[in-house]
Amino acid sequence: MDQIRIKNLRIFAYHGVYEQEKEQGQNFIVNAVLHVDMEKAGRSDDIADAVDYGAVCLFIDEYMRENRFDLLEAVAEHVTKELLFTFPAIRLVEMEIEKPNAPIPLRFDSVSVKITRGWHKAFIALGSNMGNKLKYLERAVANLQEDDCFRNIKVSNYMETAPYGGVEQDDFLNGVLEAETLYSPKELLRRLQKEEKLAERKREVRWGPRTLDLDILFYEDLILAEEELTIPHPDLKNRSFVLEPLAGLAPFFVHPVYRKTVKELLAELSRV
Ligand code: A4P
Ligand code: MG
Repeated sequence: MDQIRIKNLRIFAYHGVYEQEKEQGQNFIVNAVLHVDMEKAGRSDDIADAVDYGAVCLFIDEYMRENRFDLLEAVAEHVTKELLFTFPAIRLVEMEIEKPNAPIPLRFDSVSVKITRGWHKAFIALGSNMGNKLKYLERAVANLQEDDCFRNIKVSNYMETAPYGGVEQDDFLNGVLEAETLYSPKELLRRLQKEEKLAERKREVRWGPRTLDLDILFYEDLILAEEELTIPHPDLKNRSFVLEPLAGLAPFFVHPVYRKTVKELLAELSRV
């Protein structure tokens, strides 16, 4: 993606673990890469279509001067998140913050931390087959909508589906949610598990009845295979209760492992 690059922005601020750093302050140097789609601004030559890099520099300067953190990691995390909230056209930020005068009794040029944070497209399967199913799904969606770390949330239609997987149980209400999120995949999993807990979800029978099940289907085109988290969801291609609502939202999204669109996967499943 197109980039705006800010090199060696100098800021005097008061971050540090030591009292002396908090009182006397010191210089910080910021290097940032902002991922922005610039085609429209390039065509129109109108500042209203662009991310104003002057405003971005002033924002970083003000935020770093007016807030105090012990750790450089925390400075970077917070200033980057605030940038992403304040300038919605920025999709991703690579942020490096240097401390050339860090209190280390040795000769060195500088120390720095560098992080990358941004908005990532994710698809989440919603399911419930206990109690007031619609209410559980709607409450979860409303809570995610309230969370700043999600934006542009879209929800498919909900559908009643027969239980899949061999456990005899009540019918499910299923749907899919699409969003952009600032959470990393693991953070997203924890955030969704928190939501399941709020729905008094108990983990008893594998594939058994549940008030709320929130599974990550896709996270961009990431492929991840760990015990705690597998993305794309490994059983997605066998589940019409996932593929159907997904096809309503994103029929041309390409499954990064099978290299097939959601629409193609759904057509294949309908054929068996
Ligand atoms: N985990 C690994 N990958 C993921 C991922 N992509 N998203 C781990 C979310 N979690 C993931 O999940 C068990 C563990 O999977 C988590 O701790 C997480 O670290 P769980 O929700 O605690 O347990 P579970 O629900 O018994 O397993 P799972 O895999 O979520 O069940 P499924 O596969 O979702 O099956 N029939 C219909 N019609 N509709 C349904 O919605 N759902 C199930 C549940 C069965 N039959 C159904 C439906
Ligand atoms: Mg689950």
